[in-house]
Amino acid sequence: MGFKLIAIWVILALGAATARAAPVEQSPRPAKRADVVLARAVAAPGAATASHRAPRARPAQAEATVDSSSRAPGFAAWLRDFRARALAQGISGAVFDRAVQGISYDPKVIERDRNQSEFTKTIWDYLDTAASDLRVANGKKALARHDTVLDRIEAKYGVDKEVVTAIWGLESAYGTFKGSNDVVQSLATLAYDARRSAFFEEQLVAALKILEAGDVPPRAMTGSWAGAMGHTQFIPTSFLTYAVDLTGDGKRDIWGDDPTDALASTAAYLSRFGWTRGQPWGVEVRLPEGFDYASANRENTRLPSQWAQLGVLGMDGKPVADHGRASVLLPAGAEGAAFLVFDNFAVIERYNTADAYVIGVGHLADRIAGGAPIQSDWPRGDRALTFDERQEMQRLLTGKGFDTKGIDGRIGPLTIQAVRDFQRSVGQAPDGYASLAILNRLR
Ligand SMILES: [Ca+2]
Repeated sequence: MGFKLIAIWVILALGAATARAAPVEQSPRPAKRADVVLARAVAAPGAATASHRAPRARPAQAEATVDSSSRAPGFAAWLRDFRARALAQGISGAVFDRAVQGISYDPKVIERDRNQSEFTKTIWDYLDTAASDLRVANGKKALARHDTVLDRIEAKYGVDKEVVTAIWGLESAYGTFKGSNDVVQSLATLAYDARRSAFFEEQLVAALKILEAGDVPPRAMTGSWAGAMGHTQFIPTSFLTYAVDLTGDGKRDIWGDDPTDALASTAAYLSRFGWTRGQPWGVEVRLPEGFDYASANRENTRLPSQWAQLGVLGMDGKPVADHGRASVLLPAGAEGAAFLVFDNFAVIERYNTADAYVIGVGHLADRIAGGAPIQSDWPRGDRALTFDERQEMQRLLTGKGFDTKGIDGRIGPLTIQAVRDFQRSVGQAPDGYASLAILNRLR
């Protein structure tokens, strides 16, 4: 999908403890189970539509305005070529030239992009931050302060206001950290960089279309190093598709102090992907003795009352209410918290597919609404596997006949399934948790 939004700091790539369908593995910043990648990823699946290189053109106007860094001697030439491609997609020359005036290749952006997968966190460390007492308290204050507009948004889009507030809290700490990078400069730098240039060039063209539409002047279009913008960190393509002007001034302003348009845009986005008002994202549950861990699979959905017949109950010991069909999710395997997750879980995944992010949003929303902290313990003695260790695990699994269909260091559904199969072969509960203990067992 080309509509994914981007968080400012954090992306986690925490995969499901349960096997899941293809979207996670397809994600360019795929779910990595039991770890969280800070400084977030960018690309959305399918977003990297190839943009075909146009023949070289040399419009003189752009040339003088570009400061080409010595570290990227080709940047100015690339920008001249790109100008022709942008104009071919409907950007006017005047808007283009104003947008790129004074920009330069930004090595700090490339540094962030290259280093982002180095930082990993476990889900419990992530959740400690995502739903910290401070973030919960600030969320309650933010909700109270903007109660009127959030009520209006909830009524108009049918998205629970606590969820919108929680996304705001995770994406920008309620508007405190929206990112101050020049979006045109960041995206041009990333598009020039060879690694994911098609995706970023598409974003850059979308950013120019926003300027063309007049929602914001060029230098006020700020965001994260990867081009995620405003209170809830929309990437430009998502902005073009989903951003709304709720204030009625003719501008979709997601950057300014007033969060109204940004929060409405977020609700519009969730609404578009099928949010069900009043349905939980998930509910913490306790599992019975002898629970069949293989049934903790996103593909395996039942009504909570049916799960209750199997002994899966709320933390109060009572059946979870029948909000809709749900699957059991074990983000840290059998030793961690378990959740029944509903269709709304998949809607939050449209913002970010990482389980840690989705649980972080959902749980923060619950806490802002006055709900209890997660009650179960996490395996806090575990640490996140490094990228090399994840690759090593995949190599060892594949070598023992549990084919992970690739050694990419990403713990997606195929690797989780291989872990389950290995666990079964050695008489362990097949919870699919790709832990250090499993790696040691494989060694
Ligand atoms: Ca507006």
